[in-house]
Amino acid sequence: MFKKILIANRGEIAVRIARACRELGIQSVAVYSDADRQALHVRYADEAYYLGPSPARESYLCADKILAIARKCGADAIHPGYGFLAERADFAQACQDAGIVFIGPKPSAIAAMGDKAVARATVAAAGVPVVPGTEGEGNLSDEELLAIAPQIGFPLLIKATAGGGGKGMREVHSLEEMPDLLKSARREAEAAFGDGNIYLEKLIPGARHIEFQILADQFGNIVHLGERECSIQRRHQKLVEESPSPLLAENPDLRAQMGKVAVRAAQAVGYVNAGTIEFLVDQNRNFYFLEMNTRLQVEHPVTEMVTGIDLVKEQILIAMGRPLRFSQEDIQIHGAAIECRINAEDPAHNFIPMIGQIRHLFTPAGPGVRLDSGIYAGYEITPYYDPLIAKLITWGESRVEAIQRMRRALEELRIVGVQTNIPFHLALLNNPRFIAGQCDTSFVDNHLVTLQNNDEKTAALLAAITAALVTHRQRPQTVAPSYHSARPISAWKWVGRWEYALR
Ligand code: MV4
Repeated sequence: MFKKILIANRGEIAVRIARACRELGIQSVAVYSDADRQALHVRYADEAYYLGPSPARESYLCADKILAIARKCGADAIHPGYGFLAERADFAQACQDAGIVFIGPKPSAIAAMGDKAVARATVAAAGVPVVPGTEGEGNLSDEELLAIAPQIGFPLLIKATAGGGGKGMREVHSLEEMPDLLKSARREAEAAFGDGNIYLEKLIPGARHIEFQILADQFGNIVHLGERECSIQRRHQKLVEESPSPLLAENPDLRAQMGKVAVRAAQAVGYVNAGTIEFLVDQNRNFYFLEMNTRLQVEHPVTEMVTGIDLVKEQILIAMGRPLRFSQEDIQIHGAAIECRINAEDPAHNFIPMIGQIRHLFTPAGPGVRLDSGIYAGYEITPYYDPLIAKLITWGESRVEAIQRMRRALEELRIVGVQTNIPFHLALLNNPRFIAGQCDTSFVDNHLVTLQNNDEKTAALLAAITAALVTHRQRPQTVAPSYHSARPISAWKWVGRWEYALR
């Protein structure tokens, strides 16, 4: 058994990992930057060590500093969480060289899946369907790509081999516009990843994004834990994820088939630990391997809710060399779960990130509600890291119950002092297309206008009510104006009442 695990991350996921350690009786070690001196993960862990200045480059991305701390405090293992060092093969290798267990796959599997063109070729050779596109793994020149493009056919997508997450991605509709797009894609990939290499795929229009969670032990046993549907995204940032996928809930045979293929893709790189296989599913229900994420994902809780399996604990047990405790037949999907990512950002103004102090925080609870959070009342949100501050997850016996619980929980959740995307989520949960489970990857971009219009309509309504009240006040009053609504509009007002009641 590990005695001590260093958590090479911050925020909600560091807290999540520390919780798993606590339940397993393992000491947890936090690391923190200047901006995170007061962070929740530092308070929650058993020990905490200072890393460096706030920018991630000088703190959470410093592999050497983190390894030095791990040695100094006597950690048996390092959990990288997601982001930062989670998918860096060189870091996994450095841990191994230092005699510290990296809680994740082998460096070779991270590297094979990290190059998206190599990943395509590797899984295709194992019989996994991939989107038609460039074959092989060599670095192709612009001339070669321009020669291959007409054979693939338009529209197509230029993607970065070091990519994932849509960076360096370009839609191409004709050969004429392609040279310029190749240049700009290479430039963006070079800036983002220090690697301008690119490859081509046929564009699959109106596709859904469905990913399979897998767990693999060190003895070659691999199972999948069903899927997550993550089609609600904005600029490749996921906002809502759910399990099961509404599409696969209606097509259990398709789920079984995709699950088998996901396991095969993991086998192709000798995968160990938790991982995710991303697929695109087109309008005719053909599915294609997109990429594999060789880490624990942000949206892992929805899988935990429907399978009852604690993925972080399983990751730790696998890293300790334990065999999987269940086979594929043992894994059952029960009910439905949804996750809303709570971001400190203003959805009414182009989702601009918000910073500042959380003045008040009221957290939801009750049946089927889970909150994975990195914040508390008094916590200061800084501009250094991504805007995800919490994840609200609900479970229901049916998707409808999960949605109703999510609405209820979002209304209970009060974050005062910093704007969040909670209004976006509430609008989304009332959208008929979302309720019907009919969202493809273009949903937010195509329907966000409607969501924002709602916001503008509310603003216009508020202005009209204010004007009416002002006019009313200016007249001799016979009756005091009174009104009520299901949910008080202003969080400040709500807090005021709360504090007044407690006086
Ligand atoms: C695609 C695609 C359509 N056809 N590939 C975006 C992020 C990256 N992981 C892959 N992405 C896509 N690849 C082909 N051949 C459409 C997307 C895509 C997308 C995928 C998942 C979720 C949201 C998306 C939004 C726009 C485009």
